[in-house]
Amino acid sequence: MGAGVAAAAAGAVCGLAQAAERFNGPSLAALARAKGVRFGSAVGAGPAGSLTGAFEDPRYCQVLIDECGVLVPENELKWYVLRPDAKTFAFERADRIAAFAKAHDIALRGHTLLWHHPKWFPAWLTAYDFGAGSVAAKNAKALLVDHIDKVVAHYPQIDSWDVVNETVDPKDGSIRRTVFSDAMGQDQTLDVAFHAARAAAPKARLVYNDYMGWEAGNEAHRAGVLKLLEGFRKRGTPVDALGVQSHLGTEDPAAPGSLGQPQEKAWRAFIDEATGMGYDLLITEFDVNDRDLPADVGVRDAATASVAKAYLDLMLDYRQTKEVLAWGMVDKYSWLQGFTPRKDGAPQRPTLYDDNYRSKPLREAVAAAFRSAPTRA
Ligand code: 9MR
Repeated sequence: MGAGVAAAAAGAVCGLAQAAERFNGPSLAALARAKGVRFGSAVGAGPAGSLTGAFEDPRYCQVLIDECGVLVPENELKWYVLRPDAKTFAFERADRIAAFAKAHDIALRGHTLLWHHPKWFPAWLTAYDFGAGSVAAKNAKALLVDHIDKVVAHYPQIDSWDVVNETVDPKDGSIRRTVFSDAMGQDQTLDVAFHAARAAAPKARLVYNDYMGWEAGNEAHRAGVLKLLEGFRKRGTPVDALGVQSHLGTEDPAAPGSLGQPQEKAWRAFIDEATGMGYDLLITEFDVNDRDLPADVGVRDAATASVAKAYLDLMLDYRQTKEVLAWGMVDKYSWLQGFTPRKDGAPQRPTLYDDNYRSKPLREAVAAAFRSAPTRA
């Protein structure tokens, strides 16, 4: 561990404005907690061997300490980071985040035991020879269950797991194919993952996590997710909650590449169906994409805050919404800077804090949504 990392992990941060100077009143964690909700953020340990990730930035870590009741490693529990080969578990990077959370009395949630999408499988897994026929099913199950057993056992403090992530193809709502599903079958693969997670962490909240959104264009994705959730219930698969990622786009239907207009009625119908089946809800990856908004920072910040408030009011109105996670807390570290850069080259402003660690209107929108939310158990 480098000196900078050690300092950050110990919370020995110098030259920082105190929380009280950066936002008024209670932290987001406290505002959420008062309503029975847990608030927190993802944080990444940065590329391997680098000290440039958000987690190595002590000022960033101070924002996490001040605002968060729960942290989730952004990439560090994914197979492509954790599993360099079939035998090895590379826990070090996630362990650093876990140690930081523990040192600051912040809870930890897990993302993800099975990102069931071939794109995110490590090459060795895609090429893995499971054998043929029923032997293949047996071997695939053994590898998947072993992964889940070992990862869950390594982090007994994780009480909320994205067990399966993004297995529904947004194009037609079908379940994606991977080497696991080719060997075991699609429903069987997902069921194996949830049953293994339940056995390894009987008390944890088990979540199916996906990015179907409220914007137009998500119709097939939403329908596919509902079908999947229905199947889980019919088969008795132990799934407690739907993780609604909530990477919001802002409204500008005229802009090319716009994510489309919110469809509030259709969205409520979707959420009603999911909660009607007995699922709890989590907002797992909240941020607001501003790529289609004008350059003016004030205009952008007002627009993202307004979309966020409308969305969070709707979601928090459901007493089933138990956790709200931001997908990063400071703009410069957001995945969106690289994924959907703005055409004018200006940095995106998708998170709650600006690059000088000052809270933004988006932070106030989240705070206001917690303040006006109904209390839940
Ligand atoms: O923010 C994450 C980014 O750093 C990674 O490069 C990327 C691929 O692993 O994943 C991003 O996080 C994704 C999350 O794991 C699942 N939902 C969508 C998120 C944004 O792409």
